[in-house]
Amino acid sequence: MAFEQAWLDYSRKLSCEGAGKIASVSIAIPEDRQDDLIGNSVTELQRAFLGLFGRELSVHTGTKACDGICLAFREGMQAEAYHVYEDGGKITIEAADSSGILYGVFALLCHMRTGGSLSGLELAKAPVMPMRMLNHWDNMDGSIERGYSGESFFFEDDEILVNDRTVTYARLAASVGINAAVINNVNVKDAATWLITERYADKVRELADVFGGYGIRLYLSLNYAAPMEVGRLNSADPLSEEVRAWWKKQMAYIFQKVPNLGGFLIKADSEGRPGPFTYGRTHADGANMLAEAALPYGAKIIWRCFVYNCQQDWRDEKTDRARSGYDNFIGLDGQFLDNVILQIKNGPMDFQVREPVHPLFGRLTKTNQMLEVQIAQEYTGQQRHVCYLIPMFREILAFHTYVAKEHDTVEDIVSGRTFAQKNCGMAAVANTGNDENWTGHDMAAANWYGFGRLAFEPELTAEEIAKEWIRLTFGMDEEVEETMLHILMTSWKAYENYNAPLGIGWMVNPNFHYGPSVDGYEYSRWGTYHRADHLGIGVDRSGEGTGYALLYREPNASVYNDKERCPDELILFFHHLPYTWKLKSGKTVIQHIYDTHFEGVEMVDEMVERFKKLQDKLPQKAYQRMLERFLHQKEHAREWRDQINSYFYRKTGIADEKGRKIYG
Ligand code: GCV
Repeated sequence: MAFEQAWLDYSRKLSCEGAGKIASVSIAIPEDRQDDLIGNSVTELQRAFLGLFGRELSVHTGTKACDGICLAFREGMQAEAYHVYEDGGKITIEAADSSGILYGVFALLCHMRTGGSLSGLELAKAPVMPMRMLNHWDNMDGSIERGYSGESFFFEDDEILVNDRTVTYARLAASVGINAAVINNVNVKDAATWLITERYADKVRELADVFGGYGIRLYLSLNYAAPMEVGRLNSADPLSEEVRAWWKKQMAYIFQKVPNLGGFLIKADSEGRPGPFTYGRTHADGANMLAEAALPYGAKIIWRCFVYNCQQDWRDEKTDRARSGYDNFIGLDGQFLDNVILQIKNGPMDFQVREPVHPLFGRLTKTNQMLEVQIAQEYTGQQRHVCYLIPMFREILAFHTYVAKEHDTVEDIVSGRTFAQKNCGMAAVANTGNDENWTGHDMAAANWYGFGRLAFEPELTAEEIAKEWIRLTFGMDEEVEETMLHILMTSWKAYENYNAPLGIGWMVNPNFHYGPSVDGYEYSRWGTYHRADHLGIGVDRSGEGTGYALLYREPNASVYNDKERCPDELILFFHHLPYTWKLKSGKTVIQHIYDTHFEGVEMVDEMVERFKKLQDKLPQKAYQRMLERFLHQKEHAREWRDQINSYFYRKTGIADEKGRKIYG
């Protein structure tokens, strides 16, 4: 198995009904519209047929020779949509543009490789999210912030890399419908500040062109203070004429060098990064300044809402980090230019295993919005524990905000349905690195695969996506599929079970965000507290506490505000409760903590036992690599269980009803 090809490994031979007759590709597309995407579509078909069937496909231009696979444009279809069908043994892939053709090619190959036949074939899809983006947190020295699968393949020693791996990356991303990627960390420092200058422009162009050939727009993260660091101005005030002129000049330069650059992602006034607050200006002032400068080039400014006070005093019970994104941005609704998109993390804190949906969704009504999720698993096991996140993302997308009578879910908002917006979509903090298998844990690739598939077709279930990924990656073996599916589909729940309980989050080692440390964040400056004492635990975010629960629209606000109605899985996020509080499940808080922590470990044990049975069915290298991680997860889940259970047993003195071993 060629691990660097991940789910696009075509070396496993395939038998597919109807494929035997296909011997050619015809490009029935006017020559002046044949671009790199069309060329890459043809190459992908050739590569696949050679690998899967050992057959060289011949290539023809024009309609006459169309007896195998025919690529054709059809006006009137939605941008990036495809229609693939069989007629008389001939397969037609049609689309309004070349991205649609490429997606049609990948859809056809996926269909064939997951057990579909070609006779009577009919596949038609249009992407639901306009923007389907990966955010890489890669630094130019080659390190990756919160990267758990090796070093960067975009950067090394302050240089940009463009090589075979770049092409494979683009193929993998395009095959699941990704159409935008930010290559550098949102914490823009050092050399990365200079990515928009002559130092890197030629190489940025080279990379943008490779991406462009796969329908992916290259984006860069910007340093808000670039006018000072690069331009040597003495301010980055968004209302200063000098600063505005500098950005205009710099944008003119970079877009003349890299015309197909998609735009920029900005983290401002957050965790020590510069921003408009320094000058008493708002985030709308900052974003609009950049948007105005980028507008002539059709570029977008993606502005993050992850803004909070990271110098909090833990004694301060009034300030609530969960409120900060909302409080900083709600007053600016309607003030942003149309080429600005606010990028909002899925929850109000920071990618914990369970959080409520960010309250800006459903409250912002006049602003372009994008949902930011994280597949890097920073707080969900760092690609050492299996944690398939697509079920979580589906729940977030399905959340009713009640912003409108219909089309009120997060999916509706970020797909543009609710407010008829085009500049919107979904972004994921990426989980890739230069490890041979891209994602460290082989099974973490399901999150990369799944994110793209979900953003393209959110109606797919998490199971459907997982099955597709398993079949493409490991072939069509029933036992492999059943086992892998079981592991993936139970993994989020298992992780949640042995992690921090009932939505409270953060009981993690503060330096690495890995491993249990119940009080690790309790007396810190990060606004991340559980407030446990010997009587109770949880943060009072009701109307009588920080008021966070009331930021939602009704009926969500009333439900979250009321301890009796708040869902169990989030109850400690919203309420401070005695350990003896009876949950809706009928269990007390303390018994729930004990039970879930024992159950979480049992779930992992079962995963590992089932996985071991696949020893003879998986490529040995992959099996060993996964086994090593599973064995670690098994031990580490116990560490989580025992530390959390002991902590609460010691605090409360309440014994486990079932008398299991808890260390006193
Ligand atoms: C890129 C968390 C992470 C940081 C990350 C930040 C962000 O705080 O720990 O590493 O910085 O989120 O999303 O900007």
